This record gives sequence, structure tokens and C-alpha cells, in this order.
Amino acid sequence: KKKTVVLDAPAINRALTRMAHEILERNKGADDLILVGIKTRGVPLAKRLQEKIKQIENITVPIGELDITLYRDDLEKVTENNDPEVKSSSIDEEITGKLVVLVDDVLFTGRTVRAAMDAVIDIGRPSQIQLGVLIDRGHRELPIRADYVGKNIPTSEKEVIVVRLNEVDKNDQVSIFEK
Ligand code: 3GP
Ligand code: 5GP
Ligand code: MG
Repeated sequence: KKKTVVLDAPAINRALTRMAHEILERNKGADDLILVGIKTRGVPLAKRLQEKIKQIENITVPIGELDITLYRDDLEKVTENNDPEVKSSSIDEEITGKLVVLVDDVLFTGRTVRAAMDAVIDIGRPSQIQLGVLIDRGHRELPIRADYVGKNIPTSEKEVIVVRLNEVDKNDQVSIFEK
């Protein structure tokens, strides 16, 4: 099993800084913004973006989180019949009329994001939903794309991306593994 590091800690930090600037540029500031992290690693990523937006704009954007169940027991299997399910959500803010930015670590088929959008729309009527991901590894099965991407990593079906974040894994690193 070969491993290649694609982002080290400084590279992850720079990518998130750029994404924070892109969010602010596209939306002309942080008004009406809510960041919603998809568990597990989307949550610390949303918090880091919140911190960067605070540093740039001096506004603390509210944060929410969604827990979407792992639907692939076998991570090596690309196709599954079951769609991801929303286990729980914690979004305290009123989201109607707000701009929701979903945040996840890896975008793959798009099915997790689809479930996340359903969950958000069940709670209220946001003016817009956007998507930010640290890694886009391709292989979409739905018409979904990310608005903010840390890094595009075109993968083969035999490769898997491993995202390690300080808050969860005690170090920051994105690597690509050959299965
Ligand atoms: P996350 O909860 O931080 O997103 O899905 C459980 C974990 O397994 C995920 O962490 C994810 O990083 C990791 N993982 C690695 N490869 C895959 C994959 O192909 N599919 C899914 N669903 N998770 C994967
Ligand atoms: P999708 O629903 O788009 O197929 O997959 C997205 C979710 O599955 C993300 O939350 C992500 O954590 C996880 N995932 C899918 N593929 C990978 C991968 O190669 N590496 C990691 N780390 N997570 C993945
Ligand atoms: Mg994830």
C-alpha cells in the first residue's frame, strides 16, 4: 500500500485561508452566512473557516453540524444501494433567508451532500446553499459540484484519500493511498 502526501499542514492551512477569502468575496462579506460542517471532519474544517473569517472580517459566523451516517461499511466498495442518512443535526440558528455553506472533508459521489441539503431544507428555507470541501476526488454520481475546493485530486477507483486533522487525529495531513 503506497502512500503519497498531497497536502501537509501548511498547505491545508493555506487552502483554508484561500477558501475563507473566496467565501467572503463571492458573498460580499459574512452577513447572513451560516457554516454547517458534516461530521466527522467537516466540523473542525467549518470551525477553522469560522476562525479565518473572524480574522479577516471580524465577524463570528454561526456554525451548525450534521451527522450523516456512513453508508458504505466496506470503504473499498464504490457503489452501494443505500443512500446516506441524516442521523442528527444541530443547527440552532434560524436558517430561513440565510446563506448556508456546507463543509465536508472529501467530496466523492455527492450522495452525502445531497442528504445534507435535504436535511437543511427540512429545517428551513435558506436563500442559498453552497458547498466547500477540502478535497474533491471526483467520481460524482449526482449533479453536484463544490463552490470552494481546497484541492482537486482526481483519483482512480483503487485509491482512497486519507484526511487527518489535528482536532481528531493529532496531525494535519492529506494523503492518497493505493488500495
Ligand atoms: P469523516 O467522518 O471525518 O468524514 O466515513 C468514515 C470515515 O472514513 C470518514 O471520516 C472518511 O474520512 C473515511 N473514509 C475514507 N474513505 C472513505 C470512503 O470511500 N467513503 C467514506 N464514506 N468514508 C471514507
Ligand atoms: P460521497 O457521499 O460524496 O460519496 O462521499 C462523501 C463522504 O464520504 C465525505 O463525508 C467523506 O468523508 C467520505 N469519503 C468518500 N470518499 C472518501 C475518501 O476517499 N477519503 C475520505 N477521507 N473520505 C471519503
Ligand atoms: Mg466526511
